[in-house]
Amino acid sequence: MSERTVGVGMIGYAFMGRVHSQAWRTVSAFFDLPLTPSMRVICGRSKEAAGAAAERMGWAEAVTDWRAVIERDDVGIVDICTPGDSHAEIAIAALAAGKHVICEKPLANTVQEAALMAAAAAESAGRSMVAFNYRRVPAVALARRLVAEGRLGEIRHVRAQYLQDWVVDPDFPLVWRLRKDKAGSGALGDIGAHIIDTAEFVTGRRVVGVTGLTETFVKERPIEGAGRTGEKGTVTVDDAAVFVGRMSGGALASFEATRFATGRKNALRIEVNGALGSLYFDFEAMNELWVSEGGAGFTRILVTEPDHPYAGAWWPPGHGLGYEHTFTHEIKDFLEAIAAGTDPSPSFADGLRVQRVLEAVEQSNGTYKEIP
Ligand code: 4PW
Repeated sequence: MSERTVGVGMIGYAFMGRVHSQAWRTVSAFFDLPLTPSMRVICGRSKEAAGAAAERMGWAEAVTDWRAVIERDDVGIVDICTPGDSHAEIAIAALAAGKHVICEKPLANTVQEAALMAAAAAESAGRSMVAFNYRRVPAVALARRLVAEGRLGEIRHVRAQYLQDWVVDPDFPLVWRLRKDKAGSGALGDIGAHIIDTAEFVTGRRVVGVTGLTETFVKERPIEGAGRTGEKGTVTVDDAAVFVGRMSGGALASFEATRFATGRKNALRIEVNGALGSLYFDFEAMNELWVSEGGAGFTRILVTEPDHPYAGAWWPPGHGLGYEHTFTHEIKDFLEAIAAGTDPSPSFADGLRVQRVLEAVEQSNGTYKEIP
């Protein structure tokens, strides 16, 4: 391998494994990078499935033990795309071995695990990144730029929502994302974590306090693979979470994360209101950013111009990007940070802060006042 090449080992090959693979495969073709990733090895529990994933997604080899990935000298980066219950163990071992680690969100299932991961990252020669990919939507990165330039003035409101509907059907099975032992929490950690990060990223401010409510609307679901027996199991996570909070600098923020917004598929939305103007973004129209300035209503910016974040590396203006590009941008930024010897953003320390917000929402649950 040349000095500019870095070997990558990926753990997991499902949804996130597929989209990360796409990013590793294409990033060097579109961005001029200081490091070239080489897709050395993918790891999954089933030999057959891991082998098939390797072949389909472009990995040189497949293994079934994640420790074998970490032990390899030709792997410099470990990419963790497994459910949350294994993040801490894998990441801490990889960091101890001096590997750079990118880990899917939320960083862990508990604050305690996330704190151990952040500590391991602080002690390691390896760099760490938590995969909040929506920061890398060009329109979201442009929104941050506008706020940082002061175009909105003092920020007063942040209104963030992440709306999905994939579990509305009560017969939808009890998949791992609906189990606390695997996922830590439900909509709160899975998609609420994204809007916490997006709100902090766009405004450059931190969530400094929260209170919220969570709800599980469908409490029992068919067990996966139970077939016609109709056997059901208990849903142990939230279906939806709503919470409010304060951001540093004084803005009031509201957050809503739900898998029960019928008709909404992947509507990550954020609106920011400042003293001088506002902006609005909805991932379901991800190439657009809506901006209000000078007291006027909102106008649309089509975020596909060469001077817009990331956009110049791709297609001519107006030829929009998709979900997968956000991961390509994430990998690009990760590789650049590794080469520069700087901490990628968001790092494990940032992931830990998000985890603290999630925990605070869960702990505040039920402290609201019942109306007599
Ligand atoms: O990270 C998120 C997921 O866990 C995703 O971007 C969308 O919501 C798709 O699946 C979940």
